[in-house]
Amino acid sequence: MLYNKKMETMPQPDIEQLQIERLQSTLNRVYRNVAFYKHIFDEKKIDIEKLKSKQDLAGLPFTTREDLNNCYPYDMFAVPLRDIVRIHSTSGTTGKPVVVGYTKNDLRHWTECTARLLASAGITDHDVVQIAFHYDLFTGGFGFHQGAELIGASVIPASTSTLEKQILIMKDFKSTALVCTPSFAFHIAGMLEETNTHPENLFLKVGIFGAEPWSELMRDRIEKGLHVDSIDTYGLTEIIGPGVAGECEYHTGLHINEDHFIVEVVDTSTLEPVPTGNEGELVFTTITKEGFPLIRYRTGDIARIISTEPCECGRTFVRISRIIGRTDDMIFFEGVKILPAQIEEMLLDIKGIAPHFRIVIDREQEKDTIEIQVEISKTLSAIDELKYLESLRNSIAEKLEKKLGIQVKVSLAEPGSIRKEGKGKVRLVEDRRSVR
Ligand code: DLL
Repeated sequence: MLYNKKMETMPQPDIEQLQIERLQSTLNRVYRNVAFYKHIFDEKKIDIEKLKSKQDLAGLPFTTREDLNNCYPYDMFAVPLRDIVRIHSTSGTTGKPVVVGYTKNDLRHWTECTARLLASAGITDHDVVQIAFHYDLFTGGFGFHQGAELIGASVIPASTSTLEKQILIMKDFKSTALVCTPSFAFHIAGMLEETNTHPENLFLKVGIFGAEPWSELMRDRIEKGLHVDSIDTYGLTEIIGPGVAGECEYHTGLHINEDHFIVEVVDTSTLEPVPTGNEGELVFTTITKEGFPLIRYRTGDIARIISTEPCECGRTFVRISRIIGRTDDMIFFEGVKILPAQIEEMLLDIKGIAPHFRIVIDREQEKDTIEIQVEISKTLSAIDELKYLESLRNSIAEKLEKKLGIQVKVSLAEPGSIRKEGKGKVRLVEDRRSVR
């Protein structure tokens, strides 16, 4: 379903024209109001007036996470604090948190962006939407809450309360849609199985999942466990939160809300734009934001543009693939490139594990080592048979070695010790080599 037909089905040349106009006014605004941009544009002798097409964007400097750290907390704001009506921030697991501010207009746009995603997942005013994202500085809870209310759905701010409570709400309040991280949905599905609650006794139709990487195999498990169709949604605090991009019912990639954000894909080493269809780092420029506009922000997320052609659903916005990893989670080990998603795919195939994991890279006696810590599932820990656990550990190590072609150490971790139910995100890779 389309939420804003005029925008979502605008022909590409018209979208591009709109983007250029909005970009020019954003550039003028950041040059006038953000010292960081004034300084960097002056230093690089950027003439804003000369920017006439999207290709010209490549001549502008990037904004990086480090730049945002240096501007902590408010120096990237383009309006005075009295015009800011909401503040959110990143969790700050990798350095200082990024603090973002929204004006009234920003909130209006953000709300529409998440409403569009929910509408494309089929949500209407007849739905009962259970939002099981954190409601706090994290953008997930509030972002989707606003959008679901705008659509007129009945919204349940379940937040990340216990699995038992989520299931009780789902059953008794007759939730038709679940909005949360894929890992939380996976936990809920596990709990349903454990308590012999058949998903057919629920009312769920669709799950809207995002905020962390997940694989097609994981999608399959969740869909089967909850009896839902699932929709992938992508976003990041720095750009707006959820609402940047999302799938529609045709599952042909994630549509980017291009009237608000310009996407580029750049080579992870040269930082030059890659040809359409090639994988690279996503770079976003916001073109309507007033409080916290960003020019060419390097997200660290790796994906590719799938298509610039209209989708069957009627939307004309560019579509990207799912996020296949992050540049800072990409591991180079003994000449082999490893992405955590590859490991997850393998673990999902093995019975008896959660499949939550952490990768620890270290160096012992001048030699790099790689350890994969894997959570065992709750049912298995009850068996607690040392011999069985040992053979499980060996078979995981064997599988991983075969697939990756390198020697790995596998250790088994208690259920819930790596990923606590619904509690935020996990750093998938810990590289201890750099801290020595
Ligand atoms: O995760 C915003 C969000 C909330 C998106 C709810 C979707 C749903 P941050 O906490 O700033 O914001 O984390 C952003 O999470 O750069 C990606 O690395 C990762 N991420 C977000 N969505 C996806 C996804 C929110 N669908 C960071 N697939 C991003 C893979 C995702 N990774």
